[in-house]
Amino acid sequence: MSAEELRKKFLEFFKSKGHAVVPSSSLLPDDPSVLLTTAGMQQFKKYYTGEADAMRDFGSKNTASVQKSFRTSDIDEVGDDSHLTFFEMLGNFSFSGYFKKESIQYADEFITKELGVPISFVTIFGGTAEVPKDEESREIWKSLGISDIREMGMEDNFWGPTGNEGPCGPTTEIYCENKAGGRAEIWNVVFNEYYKKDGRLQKLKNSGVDTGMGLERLAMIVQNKKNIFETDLFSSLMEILPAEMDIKTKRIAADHSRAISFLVSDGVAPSNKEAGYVLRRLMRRLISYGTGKESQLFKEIVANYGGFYPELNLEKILPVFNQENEKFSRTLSSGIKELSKFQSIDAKAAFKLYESYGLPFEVIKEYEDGERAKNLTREAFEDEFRKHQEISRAGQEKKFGGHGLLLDTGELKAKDAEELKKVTRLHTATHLLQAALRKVLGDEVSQKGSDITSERTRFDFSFPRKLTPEEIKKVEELVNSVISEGFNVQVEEMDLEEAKKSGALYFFKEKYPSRVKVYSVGSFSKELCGGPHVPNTSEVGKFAIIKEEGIASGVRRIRAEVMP
Ligand code: ALA
Repeated sequence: MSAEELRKKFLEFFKSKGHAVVPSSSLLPDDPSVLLTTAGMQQFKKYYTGEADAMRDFGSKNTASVQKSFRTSDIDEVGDDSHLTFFEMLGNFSFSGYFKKESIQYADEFITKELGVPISFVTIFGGTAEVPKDEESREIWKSLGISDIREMGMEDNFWGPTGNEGPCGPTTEIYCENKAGGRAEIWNVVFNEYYKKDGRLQKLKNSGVDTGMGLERLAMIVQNKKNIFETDLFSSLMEILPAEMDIKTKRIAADHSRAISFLVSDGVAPSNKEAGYVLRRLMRRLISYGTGKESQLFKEIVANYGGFYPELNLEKILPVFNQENEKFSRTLSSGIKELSKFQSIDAKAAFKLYESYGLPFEVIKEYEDGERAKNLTREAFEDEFRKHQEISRAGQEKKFGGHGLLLDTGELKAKDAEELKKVTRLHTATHLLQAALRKVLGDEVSQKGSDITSERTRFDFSFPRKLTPEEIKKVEELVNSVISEGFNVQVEEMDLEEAKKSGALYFFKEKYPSRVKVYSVGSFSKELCGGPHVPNTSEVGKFAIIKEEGIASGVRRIRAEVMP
């Protein structure tokens, strides 16, 4: 059965079970907490929480889709038998329609009856102190004649959320095997019973179902292949690539050219940040292989996939790729020459090569079979990258007059990455300080200014009298308790009016742009701000107030420090 038939069969099956078929959403999601769409459920997040009504929008509480998905986290795995960056995910979803019994029965019926493929074994959630073991799913599988039922923990059988927060829950997963020896986890059936926020699980009012089955892996099982690259989704691409190329590189080239085609067609352009940076890396790695077959690959992809994805557009893909090719080809050979001078390459040197010649991590890592970059890790490289971005961002903020782009008075001062790290910790501490002052002293406290160096934060606020030692101690303790709770610092972009209405604190003297960022720490603190902040309060360190004094009538000043 061809992949095209599989897509059709899947959607028709779920349509016959009362599901509304919903088109794939773009690879560029609405959800600002993720870079790219990683799962079918992403476009449906609001339906699980009840913020949106599936009945009204789809005429059914149940939906099914074939979703374009992209997982940056799998990029180092590409080249093996089953991992990809871009992939297609078949999924059925229910928003308080059906739950475990029906979703397991549907999955079993589709795999064993519709496709005639036996299930090798399934896994269920084994339970933790917080989330009970999923005995219900075990009983349902047993009733369907499946006897190999394995228990797995949080790591394997608890899914989600995507991004910082969202629906998530225990899963049951289906594993299959074919005669050729191909084997894979093909279907992940998630029971969205929880909502994760600030690291905590809250029970959702209504339970939902979210399933995902990789089309490529399913095709491998059904088409009796040993790996996904032998299926009809890839075989013609593999044939285009030069026969003498090693198999792993061929697979990477096939994966990346597919990903590039879909990303560009969804409007991503190569750049040095976010989704554009992901695309640039894929393109440059492909270019570095020097196959000269890129246009042919793109043509084949559009021919092969364009029927199902009409947005695929060769007239968009080719010029974007050619432009990047031209740009990168100019520096590629000098970059490689420079790279060849190193006997062994560390993260700092690798970043320098990226900065000067545009060589992405993957190209450096793969050079001469990875011999010279044996000790180079992606984490260390990304650390260098992040430091650099923080420095340039801080530089920009200084130019705009300090404390983020949004505040007029007060300043973030850092002259290098080290200082910036401290300033960032102090900046988050300053948000916590303002929130704590308001909790201890009352809402009359409002910001009058702030000034942050790598040594200390200085925060001015309205209050009519000197603080008592007890009040200072209380504020300090409150800030430290929030720090030790380890809350994630969340950032959301929104319209200014919406931000103000949300109750976020803002500095009334400041003129804000119409789109602003709102940083929040649990329900403790919420402020309009340009950042940067630490990702989690646990990184702030120990907070201490050094001095409290009056600087004008009705205005107090606090100096505070943080220790590692
Ligand atoms: N959302 C689940 C996954 O991506 C189904 O595996």
